[in-house]
Amino acid sequence: MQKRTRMAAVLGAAALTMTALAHPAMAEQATTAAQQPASRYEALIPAPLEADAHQGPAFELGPHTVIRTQRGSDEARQVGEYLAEQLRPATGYPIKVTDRAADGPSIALLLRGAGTRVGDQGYRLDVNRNEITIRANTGDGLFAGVQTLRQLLPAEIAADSPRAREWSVPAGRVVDAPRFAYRAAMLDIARHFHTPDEIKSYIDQIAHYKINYLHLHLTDDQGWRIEIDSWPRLAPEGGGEGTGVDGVGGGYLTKEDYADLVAYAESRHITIVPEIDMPGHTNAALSVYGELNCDGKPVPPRTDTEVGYSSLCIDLDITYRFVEDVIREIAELTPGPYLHIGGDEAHATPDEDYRAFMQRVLPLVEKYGKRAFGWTEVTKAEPPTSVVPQFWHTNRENASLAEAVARGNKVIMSPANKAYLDMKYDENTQLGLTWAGYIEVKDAYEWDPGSHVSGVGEDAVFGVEAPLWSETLRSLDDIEFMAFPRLPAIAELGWSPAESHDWESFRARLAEEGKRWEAEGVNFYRSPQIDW
Ligand code: IFG
Repeated sequence: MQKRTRMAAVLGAAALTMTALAHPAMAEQATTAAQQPASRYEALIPAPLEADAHQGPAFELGPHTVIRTQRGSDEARQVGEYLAEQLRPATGYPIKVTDRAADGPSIALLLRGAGTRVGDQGYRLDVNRNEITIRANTGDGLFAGVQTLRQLLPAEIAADSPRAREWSVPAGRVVDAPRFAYRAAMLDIARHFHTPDEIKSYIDQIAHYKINYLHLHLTDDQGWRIEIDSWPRLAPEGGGEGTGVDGVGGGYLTKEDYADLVAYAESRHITIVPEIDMPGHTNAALSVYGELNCDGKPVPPRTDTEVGYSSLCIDLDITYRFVEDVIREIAELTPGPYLHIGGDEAHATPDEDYRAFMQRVLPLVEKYGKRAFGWTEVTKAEPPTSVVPQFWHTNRENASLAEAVARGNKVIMSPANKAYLDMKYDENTQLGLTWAGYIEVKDAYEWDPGSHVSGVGEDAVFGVEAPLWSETLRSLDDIEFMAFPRLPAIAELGWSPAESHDWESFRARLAEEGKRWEAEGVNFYRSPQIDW
């Protein structure tokens, strides 16, 4: 985890104060004191199903604390090792991990006794003075419980060097399970290539909010960012030096890089969903392999931010050999069940051709053992009900999407005017775009995935996603600035019960979370809507 100086945080706060003074309304907003959460059990993000602080002494994490995992379970042990890694830096304690009986104060991670109510992603967490116990039915559930435990500790637990202080976990109990099974972040590494280390850092951060999928946007007009053996010039030329927006986003993932990212994400209980965008957003491929173009000539590379001008050549057989080669190689590299084939903004592909293309290509995803995702437009091809459209528009009705839902398709909700983390917060935000409007924290929080689009009810929602497009991003700092604090808002909409949805509670809990981000050195945006 990259450490940022507290000075940057202080300067950030000072800048906010100056801005607040310049805009009385904001000054007034900044002074509305949100009620502090009464206990750490009421400060959790995402809000759990049930959480109660108990009277009685806290559990004191100390130099002899041991993590005891379910005997004989490798997946419980992996979660135990992860938890130890989270606790050692700030406490300086050894924090041994064992699956043997342990005397003395322990943190137990067990795969029995959780009950069916918590399902396969939930957990039970019990804290008393002698023991912390997390029970779940799977390693995913234990991992979710560990994120909650981390938030029940003082914020400084997030520091990466020892802090001399007490490390108490107040007594209490949490019973928890998610509202939607698919809760994702998306990172666009096509417009600007983000290195494996930057992606791993983002994985570490989104895992803290029980996000369980990372959608990687691997290809677009400005860059092709994944090595394909059967088309060997794609990545080196389509993703090389000088590619990307403004020509400064060059780079690509080798197959080893991708496999390493998949494994790293898995260790944070996150599954990678790769996206190869087609038939539009394909200028990078069309600029490298002339034979993919209808006239056989390569098109010039593009480093601007226009969209909708490119298309694979629908009538050429080579197009379908290309698509099948790419889908096969990506599917072989991806243990996860999903493969996203894009399909958005194909303005250079006539509707008839688009439908013909999708009807030839969607079965290829299935052929190689994956379930296809596609942006909303994929519903124009009346895809099989196994295909999951991802809603991204700013309006709240879409006829072909509602018809797909009526046929049985499930939908990923990521409306651009609520969930697109590349939108500016307000007119002062340097980074980001404005086409879907400004998105302050409250805008990202105040909507309901289960009733946002007409014809897409709660049981048609496959899950939620927070896309972060990288036209204007250049670094991990930029990713963090745009993602925090809005990603936790989308994570809460994906995990927490709809009836727990409450802006005043969320903004008070974010203020607490801000202390953790300061301790960790996260470059978050100090929204004037929150009393940091
Ligand atoms: N829309 C485009 C993206 C990106 C985005 C930036 C989708 C599905 C605008 N398509 O969002 O490629 O450019 O906000």
